[in-house]
Amino acid sequence: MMETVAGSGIYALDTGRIRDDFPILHTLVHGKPLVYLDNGATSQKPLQVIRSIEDYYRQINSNVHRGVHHLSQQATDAFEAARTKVAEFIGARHTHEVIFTRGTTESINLVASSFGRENLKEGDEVLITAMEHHSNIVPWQMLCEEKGARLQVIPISQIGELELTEFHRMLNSRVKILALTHVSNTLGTINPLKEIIDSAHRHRIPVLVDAAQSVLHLHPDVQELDCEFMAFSGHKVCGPTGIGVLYGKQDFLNAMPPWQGGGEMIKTVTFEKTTYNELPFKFEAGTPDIAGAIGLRAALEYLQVTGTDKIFHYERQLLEYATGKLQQIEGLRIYGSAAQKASVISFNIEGLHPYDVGVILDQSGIAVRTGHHCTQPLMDFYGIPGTVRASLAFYNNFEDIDTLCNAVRNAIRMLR
Ligand code: 7TS
Repeated sequence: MMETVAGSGIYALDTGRIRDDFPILHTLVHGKPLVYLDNGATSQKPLQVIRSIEDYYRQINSNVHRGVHHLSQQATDAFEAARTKVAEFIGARHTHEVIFTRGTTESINLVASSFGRENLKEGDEVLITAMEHHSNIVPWQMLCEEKGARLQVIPISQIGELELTEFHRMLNSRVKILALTHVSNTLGTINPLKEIIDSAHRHRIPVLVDAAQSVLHLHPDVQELDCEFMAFSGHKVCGPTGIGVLYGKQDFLNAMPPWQGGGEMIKTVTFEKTTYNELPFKFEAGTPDIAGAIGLRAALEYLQVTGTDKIFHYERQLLEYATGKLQQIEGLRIYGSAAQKASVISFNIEGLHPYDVGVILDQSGIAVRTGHHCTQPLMDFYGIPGTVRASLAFYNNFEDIDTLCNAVRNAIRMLR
């Protein structure tokens, strides 16, 4: 493997070595080396993560918090060590503010069901933005329907930035929660969260941050942001599928009722009455994804060792390079050009359907996502059925971008 040291100075990233940690990057697709540019959908997994899961099943597989026996204690220790790692990684004040879920979607549903049911009444409002993923729209819509509350949507500009003046106008005492994404999975926009959260707090509005697309790239810190809730998925941060996180401030979580009943979340049960366990177990009914949590810990450690600052700066260089090169292609239009942008590029080519372009890119071994990216209202805003989306991660290199651009040119030749 050729060593490619990209970037310069303290932000240099040894992508050659990094790529060797990801076995899947060395596979062939249709006889071509895989170029994986679908990191927005899910990230790839380094050997360190894959091995941690194998080690768990080979050496300490057991249920957690239940047995006095040796394996159960080891599994419990490993599971709780994963929680401690997550808390440290996102800067939570307390480890018990980290709830394990199945992923971002489940984390948001938890807050909508528990906090939402407890705190919303008829005439209240839930504030979201026009660039949300369906999983940060539908749970709130369901809640609003149940409660007779209104879903209010902060508009965006053509370049894909939130209309902040309009946002400030929408803040009022009827708004019971603001739920917004840190990074748009379709446009790449990085929202100015600090400013937004501070404004919401001035109106005593709690804020849920959908960090599905930001934890890998921006390494957000919950105390710095001062958000009440933050949701993300293990599989988008080089961890396994099936595990996710809901961070919540302890005062909020303590005041919320449980949302699922079962084992683990109880203190005492009689047929007359059940008392609930304390945090974080109150929100973790049933056997959790133990292997998933252990894999997530390994993933976060991998990111820390790689250097989250280096990842951020390197991906910025990749984004600039890719944007510059794609813009040179005639008839190609990029959707989303916010001043602050993460490494996501959605584009269309005049006269071509995104799906057809995706199929031809696949023939060259390039994995991109095509379609609405679970942001149908955003597609309606731009009046398009979908886009081709290249979403980059720190293990991509500049050759990946060159391969993409050549394949796009090829697609244009074939389809026109
Ligand atoms: N929120 C955002 C901003 C997302 O990008 C996604 C997944 C989710 C929530 C849901 O995450 P899950 O892990 O619970 O499914 N986004 C994408 C995507 O862009 N392509 O595939 C999945």
